[in-house]
Amino acid sequence: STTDGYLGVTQPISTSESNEREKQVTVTLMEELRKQGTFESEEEAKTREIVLGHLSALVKKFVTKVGLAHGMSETAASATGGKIFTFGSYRLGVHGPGSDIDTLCVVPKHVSRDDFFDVFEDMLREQPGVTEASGVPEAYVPIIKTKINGIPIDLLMARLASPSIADDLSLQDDELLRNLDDRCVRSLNGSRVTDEILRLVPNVTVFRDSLRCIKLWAQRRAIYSNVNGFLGGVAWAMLVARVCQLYPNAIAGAIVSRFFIIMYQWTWPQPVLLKQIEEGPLPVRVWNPKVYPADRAHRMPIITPAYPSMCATHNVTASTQMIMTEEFKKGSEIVDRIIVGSADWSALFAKHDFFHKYRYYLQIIASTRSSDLQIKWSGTVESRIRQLVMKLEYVESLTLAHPFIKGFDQVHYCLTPEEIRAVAQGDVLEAVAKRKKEDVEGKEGATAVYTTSFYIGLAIEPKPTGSKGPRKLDISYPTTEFTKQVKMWEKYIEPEMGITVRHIKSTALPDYVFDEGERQPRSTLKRPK
Ligand code: 3AT
Ligand code: MN
Ligand code: MN
Repeated sequence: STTDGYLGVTQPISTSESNEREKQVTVTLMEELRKQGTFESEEEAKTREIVLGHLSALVKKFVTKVGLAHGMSETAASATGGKIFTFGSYRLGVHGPGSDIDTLCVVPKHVSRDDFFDVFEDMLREQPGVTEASGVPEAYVPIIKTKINGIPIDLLMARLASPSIADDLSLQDDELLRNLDDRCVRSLNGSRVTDEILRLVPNVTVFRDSLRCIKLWAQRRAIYSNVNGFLGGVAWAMLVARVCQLYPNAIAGAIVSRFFIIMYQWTWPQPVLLKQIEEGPLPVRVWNPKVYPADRAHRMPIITPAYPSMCATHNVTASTQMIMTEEFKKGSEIVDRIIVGSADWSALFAKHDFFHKYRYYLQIIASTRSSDLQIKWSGTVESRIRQLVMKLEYVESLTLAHPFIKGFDQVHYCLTPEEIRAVAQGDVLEAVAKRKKEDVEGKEGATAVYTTSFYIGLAIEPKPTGSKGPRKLDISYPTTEFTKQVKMWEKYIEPEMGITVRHIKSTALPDYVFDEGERQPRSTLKRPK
């Protein structure tokens, strides 16, 4: 704790200042991050500030309006305040061009959640510069997604048990959470966690620069995704924050170089903590592996610092842990070479080789006939892929099931039931592949088929020496179980939503998974222009 002169749950490893070489590589790191386009322009930064100013004023206006409707006087109503807080990458200072601004609107007790989704959403829509505003009040964390002056914004709302919201309100006090609705507690969580992370790092600028590097690296290596069993933004931020605590006087180049080796050697499931876990005023669970078996099952626990502390890496499986460990090792080797001058930072940001790495892949195709439905269905399928990975991990002779971090969306225009069926099963005939929307418009049987395809790389144990014939690999149980389970989704509609799981050889991977020129020459030639 701070009282002992350091931040974190242990003493630092080293309090020395960085050396000359570390200063040099920090300069070249920042150059490379700029070159890679991770920073927004000054103009975009200004737009964000203007937008946040408008939003802040609008929230106050909204709170006043609701107050007036409750019979308050003009003076009394406008004195009830209202305040916005940002969280996510913008608050951490690591957002890129095009990132959203995650914003929490804190309102006094006379303003209800319904007011937020009725009154405020309408006010928002009437604002000049607002091009989108769609609320999802029934979500686990209710949200309004909007776009102001071209900047995407996620808006959450928390109603405090207080008659007014002061301009200098801080969300740090755990007592604020007392007597709040669960949805408000969850909405406050993002802000409270980011604020706490920033409070717990010795040098915010060093932390930001280092995190920007690690985020880019994790995205390029395809290990940035909470839903697929890797780590999301908050977890990466906490890992970098912990390394910053261990080297309080080091600069970004040094932090990054220590990051990889420390994470490679971390003795999981020992948790990564930024401070000791605290109890608090709510009747809610706080992460505790001694008490809860589910928490004991976490393989790489990284624990959020704000009460109620939770594990941000619940989704990690044996496979994704192995993959990340391998990437930490590779990262540490590259950074060693950068330090001695035999490699550049660009080597750290090299694209992953997921679609070159395995001989066999599982292809999971979610399909529907409308784009709205497709978003929900493919999201549901994606959220269950982790379950499939865990079942595959039990298959004998499968050493690893490697999920890719994103699905590939496509639309095909079909004319016959056979064509529709083939597309849903991943067999897209050349004639169908080439067809455009206008080619089918007005024709009998014309149907748009939306598909999202997910991939899992399969690492198969080498055959024991001397054995003959191909190694048997039976994945029918996990795939059948998976199909059954996604169909148990409460909003599943039998003929409308398709799900196909099949294994394919690497040579059968579709062209769309590769960048231009990435595929072997043989198939590049085949590709229609
Ligand atoms: P970007 O720069 O925006 O890509 P980010 O770290 O800000 O990176 P997000 O905006 O997706 O990423 O998420 C910001 C935080 O919002 C992270 C998490 O606390 C919360 N969050 C994200 N997605 C959800 C969700 N579906 N439900 C609830 N909270 C979410
Ligand atoms: Mn964001
Ligand atoms: Mn967001």
